[in-house]
Amino acid sequence: MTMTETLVKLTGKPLAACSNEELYLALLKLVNEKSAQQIRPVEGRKLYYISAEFLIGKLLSNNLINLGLYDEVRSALLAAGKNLADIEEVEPEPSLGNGGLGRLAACFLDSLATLNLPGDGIGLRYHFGLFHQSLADGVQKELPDPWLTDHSWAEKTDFTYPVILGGKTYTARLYKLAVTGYEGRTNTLNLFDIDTVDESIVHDGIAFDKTAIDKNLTLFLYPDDSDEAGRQLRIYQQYLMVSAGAQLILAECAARGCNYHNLADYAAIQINDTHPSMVIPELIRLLGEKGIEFDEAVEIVTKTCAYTNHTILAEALEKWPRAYLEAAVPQLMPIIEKLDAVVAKRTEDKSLAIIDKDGKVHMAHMDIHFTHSTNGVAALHTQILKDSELHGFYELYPEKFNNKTNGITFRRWLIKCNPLLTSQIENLIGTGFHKDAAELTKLLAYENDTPVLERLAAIKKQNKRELCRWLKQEQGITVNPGAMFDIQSKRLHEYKRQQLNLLYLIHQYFEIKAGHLPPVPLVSIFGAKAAPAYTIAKDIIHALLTLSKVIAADPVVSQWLQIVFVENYNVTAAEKMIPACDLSEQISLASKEASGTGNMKFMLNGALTLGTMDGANVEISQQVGSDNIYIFGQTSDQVIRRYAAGDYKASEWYEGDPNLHRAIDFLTSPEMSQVGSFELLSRLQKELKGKDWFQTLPDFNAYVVRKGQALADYAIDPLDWSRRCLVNIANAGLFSSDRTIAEYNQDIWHLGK
Ligand code: 26Q
Repeated sequence: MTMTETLVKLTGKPLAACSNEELYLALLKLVNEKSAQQIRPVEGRKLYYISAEFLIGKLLSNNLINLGLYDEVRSALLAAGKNLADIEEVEPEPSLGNGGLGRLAACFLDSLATLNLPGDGIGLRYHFGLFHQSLADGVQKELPDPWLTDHSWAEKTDFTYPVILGGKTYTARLYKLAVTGYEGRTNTLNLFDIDTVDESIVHDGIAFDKTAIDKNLTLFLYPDDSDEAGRQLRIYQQYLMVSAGAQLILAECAARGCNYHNLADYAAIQINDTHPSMVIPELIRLLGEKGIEFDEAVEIVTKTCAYTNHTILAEALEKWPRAYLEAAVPQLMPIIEKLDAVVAKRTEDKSLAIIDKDGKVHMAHMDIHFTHSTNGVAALHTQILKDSELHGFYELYPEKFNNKTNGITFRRWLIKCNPLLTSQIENLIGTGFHKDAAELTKLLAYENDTPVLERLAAIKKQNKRELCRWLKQEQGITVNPGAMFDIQSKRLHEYKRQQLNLLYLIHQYFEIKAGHLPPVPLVSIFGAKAAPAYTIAKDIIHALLTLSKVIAADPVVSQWLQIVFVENYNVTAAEKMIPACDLSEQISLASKEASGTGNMKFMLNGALTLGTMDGANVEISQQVGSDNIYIFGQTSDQVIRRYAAGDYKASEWYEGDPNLHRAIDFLTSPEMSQVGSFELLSRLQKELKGKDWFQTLPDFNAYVVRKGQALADYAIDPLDWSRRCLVNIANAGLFSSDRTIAEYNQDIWHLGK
């Protein structure tokens, strides 16, 4: 049967007569049928990747590519006058993650299936996912994001599991979503939900009654935790996920012949940050119900589980007051106490205890003691964990610590999002890089090939035009594709330092006004959501939106500078923005960004990085060499020393640098406060002058200088810029998540027989 015939059979009418919605549903069916044929039996060890987030993005095109159907489908549709891109618009993006950690989980699922490894995900089916961001009136507003429709990739099953929350039993229902591998196998993303959730209780943006668990349990991803009911709800969510997940794992293993004593021969469980940490006591509890003694259960669980740390920020490490756990999961508390007693026998160091003197339960501590592996997500990050943040644990268990530098799937972040660049690379070096990313180094043969470099520049220009078209369509904004496109897109957090970029833009505003014109017009593009209760992060968004208007209203400055804030940044927006970027902003305070993965996506798509020596930027810089990246700012050692000394005073930097002084003062100038809110702008100003916890000011000058150099290089020698982009693409192979997953498998999981 031809593809046209197959699709006609699915739609029941000629393709030309179908709506995009009808075609979307037909393609969904087609993909589900094809992917079902690639389900393979599992032998030996199977991975369960438990994560509160799976930021999978739209699935239609990705699945068509992975199943090898993309070209055939596109041609069949074209013949009927239909465009696959339009059909893709019909698909809502599942917003099941905040950012890096959730997207990493999605890339890992893709690589597992592509490498033919048995590995399923376990997570939650949030009805509204993360909020939808609106930027009307210069401020972020949060709205529900109703991504679930009648026809979704996640299929309802009849599998249910009892879960006890606050002493009451609820029923978790399993939904299954097929994860297709590129020329590989099909695995499963298991998402849990409860039937009684009631979407109608959400009102006034994303507010809802936090006490009615049966109605609200899976409404949102990480609901606001600024009050007690919110934090309780988060524990309930986590426990729903791990309890149902653990029951699923035990049932699947038993069905394959496991007698529970040998669980580690059947299952490997990866704990993605501390959000699923309760799986440890929960498994011990469930093994106890199967008749296994506590000591043996501890041993089994330790052999089965491994833990990934994604942060050194103390405030992001989960510590739950004992009273919360006692109320939410009383059945786990005696087990956690017994585990704490085991720790007390292993070490006298009280800082390594699970339950501290204030009665707080440290989830990461439980993970390190009772799993066999703790990994960081980039070389520098793992080193900092060993040297400082987790040093005591490293001394106790040096053999458990290892590094797994993050990666991204090239199928989505090159083949899908950048078809022009992909076909150019294929013309030069063939298609081997689809599955063997290291083959990209073959591109280095073209480093001095002018027509190739010109073609690369032309592709970038084309992608920039496409981004302009999309910005016009989505937000009504007009952007000059001839400008340099500088992009900072990631969650809004003070440590990521969008405020440093803000200060630079104010500085440039003054410079241009003074007649010091830049070598090329600059468009600074931001995409970022702030946590609903994170005041300063929201103030930074407000300041950027306000400055954007001030600049746009200035007839001279607007010729040279434009700020674009992309509303509701998500995977779909990232796929448009990243291929169009010239300069990638990776400017976190050194030591604070565990890895970053956006940095890898930009590099792969031929952008140069402007960054600090933080996270995986360090490894990117090693790969490309110092001439092909713009590094600036304090090193992590300097930062860590400054924190230890406790002698950082923002006010001294503010007083000591006239450019900084001018830029910070401008926040509350008449120009800014006429357009924006004086209250919000002055709150940010006070924070920067008086506190600046993430040391923006000491890096300001170096940032201005380095960025100025990047602009000049771009303007003066476009061909050499293009050559350096090619060097970046050619050296991006290390950052394929296929490499990352192969390392996890070799060192930690040992999947299959
Ligand atoms: C914790 C407690 C209470 C409420 C929320 C949370 C919470 C929620 C989400 C803590 C952390 C997250 C997400 C973290 C995250 O995305 N980390 C990023 O992980 C990436 C993948 O490893 C890294 O590349 C980034 O450097 C890291 O910031």
